[in-house]
Amino acid sequence: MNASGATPPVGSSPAYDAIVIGAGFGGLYALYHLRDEMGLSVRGFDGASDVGGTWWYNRYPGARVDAPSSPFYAYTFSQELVDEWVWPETQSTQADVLAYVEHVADKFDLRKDIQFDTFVTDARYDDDNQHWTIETDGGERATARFLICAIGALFVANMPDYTGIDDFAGDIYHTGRWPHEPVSFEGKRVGVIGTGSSGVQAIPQIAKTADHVTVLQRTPQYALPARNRPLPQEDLEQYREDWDDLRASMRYRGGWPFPTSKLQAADHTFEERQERYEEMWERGGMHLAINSFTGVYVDEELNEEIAEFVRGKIRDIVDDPETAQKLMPSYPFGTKRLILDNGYFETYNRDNVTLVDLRNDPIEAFTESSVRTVHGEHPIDVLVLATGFDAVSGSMLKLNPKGRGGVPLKEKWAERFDNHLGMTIAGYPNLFMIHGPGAPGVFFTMPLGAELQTAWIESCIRHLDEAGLGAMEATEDAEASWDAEINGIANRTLYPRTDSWYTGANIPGKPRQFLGHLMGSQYFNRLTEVAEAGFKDFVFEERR
Ligand code: N01
Repeated sequence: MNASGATPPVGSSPAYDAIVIGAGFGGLYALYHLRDEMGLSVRGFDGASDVGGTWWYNRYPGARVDAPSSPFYAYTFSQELVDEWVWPETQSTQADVLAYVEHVADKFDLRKDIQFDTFVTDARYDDDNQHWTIETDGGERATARFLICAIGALFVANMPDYTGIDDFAGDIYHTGRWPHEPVSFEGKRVGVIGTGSSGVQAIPQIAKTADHVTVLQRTPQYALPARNRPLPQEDLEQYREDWDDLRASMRYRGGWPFPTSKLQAADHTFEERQERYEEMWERGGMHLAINSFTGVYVDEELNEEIAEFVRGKIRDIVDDPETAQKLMPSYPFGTKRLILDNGYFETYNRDNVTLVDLRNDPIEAFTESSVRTVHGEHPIDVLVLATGFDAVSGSMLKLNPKGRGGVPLKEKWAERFDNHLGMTIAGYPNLFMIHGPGAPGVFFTMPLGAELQTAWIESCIRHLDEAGLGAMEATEDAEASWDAEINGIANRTLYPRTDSWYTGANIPGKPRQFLGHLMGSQYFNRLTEVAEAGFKDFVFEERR
């Protein structure tokens, strides 16, 4: 059934101009923009019970924004919204971000066009009629000319398949699928697998009430002190006054309005550099990475010097030298997603926290009440999986849209996640991804990234309509050169040297491919150029 309750016969005109899958930051904006700014008929679907996307699902203890400053991890398009929303902290809690998204949904009356608790289970392109037909887990069907997949770069949970895990009798929680009811760790022995952003945020909070926490760490992390604090309201006032300029500068500064360091490390002595690192560490957040010296992600020597500075901090903070040693990362600094922590390393000084280094003491099996490693058995009542996601490509593959000729995306993407501009796929006309493989995604501010990508979708739709065209899709040649471009940019940096979800290495058997565009501002210039040049890498069909 569609929104009006009728099942459209196959071959009829599409019921909607656009279907938007996903009601997180990206999908909500696409719905708002296409409906309210362009006057299109739009239907949204989301498997969750309400808006929020990643912020609806990831409600584990300690979850909060790990970006430089909350007012900029937000929509930028409405001055009124900026003026009325009060961000209480520099790095807001999950609950505050979700409250903001709910406010946006209310303000722009978005929920009325979204069907919640509904997973889209199939999407097929109808070549004859130039439209998409989706089916839901409720057996409903809807059609639209355009299919917007805003289905989350970090959505498909990575569930490790350890021997005996099904025999474990206690509760198992994945951080990305956290229950909506409160979870109590009081008096419980908790095992945590995973020390990425989610684990590092959750572990200190869990340790506060648990009887014991056993952290099972595969790879140590460079975590930087978040230095979260109440946001001075005079700063917020100033942001509001300067919003137009700030917004414009975000577009050209990698998604944030803050300038990054232009200092050359070579112009400074070792002692001066150490002083600067110390200053940036004290300022907290991402400052050490973006404001110490230029070239941290390309200059191996500078990178290693900063890495060693952080290792020194870990040695200083963690009392037990053996535990500190286990926490030492050895890959280039920042090449896994940098983490902002709130007392993470300090947590290892608590009597109720034990660190198991899985590199030297791997997990053998789970029993009913423990996790057994090569060198020991760790009794646990609860298991927390902070094991991340089949990132970026995972949600598109789960949807597995069938393009021209019924070709499933799983077939097309068996070896590589070929696409053009991180948004379109050859053979899948009129389908647009938000934060797809090769888009800036987490390397830019995601809400602003979604706004800018949606603006480009608008230019595509206008181009089609003004020229009386029915469908557009990227060419395979364009996909090949886009792939080369993305990987070319990544290969000039230290990122690909490290196994991470950026490269697909976190999921066994996943093709290795750099999944993000590292130069967001350049990326959005590129989108503009493509539109201004009349979409030269695309093929078009007359409207039927
Ligand atoms: O996931 P991750 P995450 N056995 O993939 C380990 C965003 N985010 O949910 O490093 C043992 O980073 C894995 O080990 P390794 C942010 O962009 C934002 O923490 O692969 N361990 C790693 O330690 C972030 O980058 C916020 O060797 C296993 C961990 O699990 C992204 O989401 C907050 C394992 C997974 O780390 C993902 O973060 C949280 C196995 N079989 C997240 N499989 C904000 O605040 C995996 N691991 C906005």
